[in-house]
Amino acid sequence: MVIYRSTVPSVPIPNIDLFSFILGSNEYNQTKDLNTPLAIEGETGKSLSWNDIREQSSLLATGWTQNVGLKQGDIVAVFAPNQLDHSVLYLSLLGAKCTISPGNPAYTEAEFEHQIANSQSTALVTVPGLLPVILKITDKLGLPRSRIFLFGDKQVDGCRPFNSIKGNVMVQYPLQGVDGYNDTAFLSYSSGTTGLAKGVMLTHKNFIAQILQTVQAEPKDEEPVHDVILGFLPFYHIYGLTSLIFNAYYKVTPVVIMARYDLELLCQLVEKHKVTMASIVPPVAVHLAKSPIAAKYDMSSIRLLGCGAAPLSKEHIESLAKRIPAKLVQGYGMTETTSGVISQGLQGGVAGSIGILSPNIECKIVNEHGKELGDDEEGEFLFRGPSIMKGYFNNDKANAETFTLDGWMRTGDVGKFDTKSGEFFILDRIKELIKYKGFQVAPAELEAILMGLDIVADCCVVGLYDESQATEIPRAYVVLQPTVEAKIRKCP
Ligand code: AYL
Repeated sequence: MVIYRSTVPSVPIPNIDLFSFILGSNEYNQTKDLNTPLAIEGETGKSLSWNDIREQSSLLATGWTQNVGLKQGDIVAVFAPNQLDHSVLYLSLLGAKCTISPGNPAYTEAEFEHQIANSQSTALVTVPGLLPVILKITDKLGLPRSRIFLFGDKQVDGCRPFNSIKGNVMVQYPLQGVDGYNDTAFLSYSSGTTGLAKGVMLTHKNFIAQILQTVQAEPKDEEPVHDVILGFLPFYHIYGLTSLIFNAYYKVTPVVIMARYDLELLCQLVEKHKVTMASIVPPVAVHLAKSPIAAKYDMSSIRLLGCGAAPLSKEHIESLAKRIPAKLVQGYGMTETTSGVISQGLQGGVAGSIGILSPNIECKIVNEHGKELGDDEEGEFLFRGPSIMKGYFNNDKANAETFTLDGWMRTGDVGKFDTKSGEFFILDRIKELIKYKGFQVAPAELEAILMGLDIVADCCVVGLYDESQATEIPRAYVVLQPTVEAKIRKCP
């Protein structure tokens, strides 16, 4: 049996809360200018410095407690496209010792309802544009409008802007009474290996481990680079949350924020802000490589592109390299691992691999009977380590299916450790999950919609890979009710 461990030495993870970890003093915020723009709104150029974020989130943290009455452990749902003060909001809720349940602003009404009800959220933050659908649900669930808050500065339909509830004093850190090793900082939603989206309990420690593991794996002897990161990945999803909000602000690296992905705006912002780094997903890589729009702009400031969330073929890597001569590093992660746990790292890796394990993370590879496999053998990845989730929220059945008795987490992803290159490869997925442009689509959800139609007797939804767009597309196989088939047969 082989247990794989990183070639990078492990790093100790302190037992502290995430708010104090990000805003407490560290090697980065002691050496960088904390009054220059850190969060920059791409479309308007408005910005917040590290000091602004620290002050506003610390005042808002007391406001949540004193002016709203939020208590330690309360769960607050957040549904919004990327905003300038997203980081202020998240940090303030952590400072108030609450748990944040972020969700996709593009959800359908049923998906919003599932997450709000399932997470047992007792407060919610959104944007005015989503209020009509959100209020339909919260009115039904009995969540009062005094507990619904908005980004921006306008009160709408009895819901206050969260900026209006700031307290007068800053919360003191480190926070007292938070157990960073056990308390849930984020309740993110993911389908896992089967069924509908489930609440993934990610502790303060999970995020701190993720940040320290990333820092630990970086080369130490290089000249400091003044990076600027492009932030279009959604801040509700683990990839954007960890790599954009927490990693970047811990290291005081500016992020140019985009509310949503738009290739022309992306290219304009790269040129204007001399962006040096971006985390992307495979369809964006293809778009950048092929679209005539990208060819019109100077993209030469980009030195590093991280690509993950779905596979990227060697052909796509090569065609992107012709247009943007940046280093492209691939990575692999899950919501349940608090983002990347295998990555090619800044040193790069062989084409098509996902790289090497993060420090602190252990991996083993098993066959369909749970038998442990060795080098070059294909099987399911299992992980153990400090950035692996605490478990699914209120879901003993899913936890029993996902964790082995000795604490390994099953992934539903199939891959191998390749001895020739010393790197991991991901080869297949055995779980019921479709990845559409990096986003999770649960086949069970689409099947439930189809089964709700009178004409459908049975159905099955699978993902088919479309090489030209570098993404899977859902395809449904449907058995129609016999009566319907008869009608169809009668059609001329
Ligand atoms: P979730 N290649 C193939 N499949 C991948 C890859 C990859 N590089 N990365 C993720 N997946 C699939 O929760 C895989 O099936 O998180 C995995 O179980 O939305 C599933 O996506 C998880 O989907 C980073 C940081 C990747 C973040 C991420 C993405 C996390 C996506 C690399 O460094």
